[in-house]
Amino acid sequence: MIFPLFLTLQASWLTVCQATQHYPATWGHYDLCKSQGYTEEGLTWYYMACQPEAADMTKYLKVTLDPPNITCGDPPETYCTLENPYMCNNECDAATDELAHPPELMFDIVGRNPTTFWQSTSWKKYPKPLAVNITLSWNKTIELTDDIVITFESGRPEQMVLEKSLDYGRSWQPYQFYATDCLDAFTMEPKTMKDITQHTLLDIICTEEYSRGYVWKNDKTVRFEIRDRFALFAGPKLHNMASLYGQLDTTKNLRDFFTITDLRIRLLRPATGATMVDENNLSRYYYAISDIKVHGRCKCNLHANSCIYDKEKLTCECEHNTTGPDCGRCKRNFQARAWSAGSYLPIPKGTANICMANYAGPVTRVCDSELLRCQNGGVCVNYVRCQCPPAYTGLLCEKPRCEKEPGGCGGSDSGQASLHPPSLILLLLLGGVFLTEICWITVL
Ligand SMILES: [Ca+2]
Repeated sequence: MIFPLFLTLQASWLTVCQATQHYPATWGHYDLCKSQGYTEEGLTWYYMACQPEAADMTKYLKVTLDPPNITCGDPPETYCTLENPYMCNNECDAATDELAHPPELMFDIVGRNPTTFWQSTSWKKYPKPLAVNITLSWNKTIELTDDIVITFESGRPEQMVLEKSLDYGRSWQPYQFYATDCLDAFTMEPKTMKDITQHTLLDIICTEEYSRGYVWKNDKTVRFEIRDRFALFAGPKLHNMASLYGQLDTTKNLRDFFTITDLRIRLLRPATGATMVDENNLSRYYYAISDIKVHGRCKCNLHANSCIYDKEKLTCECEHNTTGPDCGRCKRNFQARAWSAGSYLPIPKGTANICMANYAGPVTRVCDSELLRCQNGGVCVNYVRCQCPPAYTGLLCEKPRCEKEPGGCGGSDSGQASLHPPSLILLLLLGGVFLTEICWITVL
């Protein structure tokens, strides 16, 4: 049975502590979608841009391997080490729990000892390539917030591509190429993150940093650097996230760069540790991965601060009268203006861009400085409300506030002009008509 998991406000204190350690306070919070406050008209909602807390996204993915029978152990196989072809004590047997290496062991608890890992069959069909695609699918758009880190139990591959999809696996584009020799493998000049600038951030590079050299014991990780890319805008320690958020707000390509629905790890050539492949002992060559880290958050278009996982699916808990898995449209009856994503700007609380209720009548503006004047010294604010002096209330500040108090205004006729609802509506309607006419006259 799967219980709904609330990823954000409902997160445990431990998670909050981890998140706090992981990200500086200047990330910007965006953790509240709305708050309540008092205005002249009473209790009202204030709306802000909001997003779910970042989380370990490997808990919510589906993994697919291609070819499907590429996992070792059926039939059982014995592997030799790359360093020593005579040391052959690595057994894989899918039928025995202790000797099986299924894909889920790439996402289990880190720190388990001995390490648990997925392992492929060996390169028995050499020289035909030993190619494996590992696809991670979320069935939901997510935004990456930290480096993707793949930890190998075997030697790191000599050739590999990390790809992403934004359309649930229908189309794919490369994120990064990895090779011991980028020119030879992909006809690309080798580069590292140090070559990337703000202007080339969207460039797809080939790097030899995570493949070159045979480092069996020490460095086992292959990385896709998200934080270094963030740092180009937010500074080395990500202290100025406001700057990054400003860029994300105004540059769709940049926002899309960090957004995915799926990831695909294409393993193209295993570690060989030498220039020549030892054809007499192909059980030295295989892939094994002990851990994959993907840190991110549900993409909710800044309209939700939580995302639930139910029936094996992530869904934003949409606010601001929005709906859909990514809060990507306005709710029914809230389409008075076109949907738009929330905005990080202005910092620090952003703009909610809420979906507005459809109005039954023709009047959607409340006041202006010509015909629909706020009364009793009230001031029209953005055409949507009258800011009334303390003694008055009502849509156009037409009511003495004492009317609302216990005992009313003492039963006496206060002498203030008080508009009855029908006359008020008539005034609003007439105002609309007058305004329309004025506009026509201006046009003519
Ligand atoms: Ca593991």
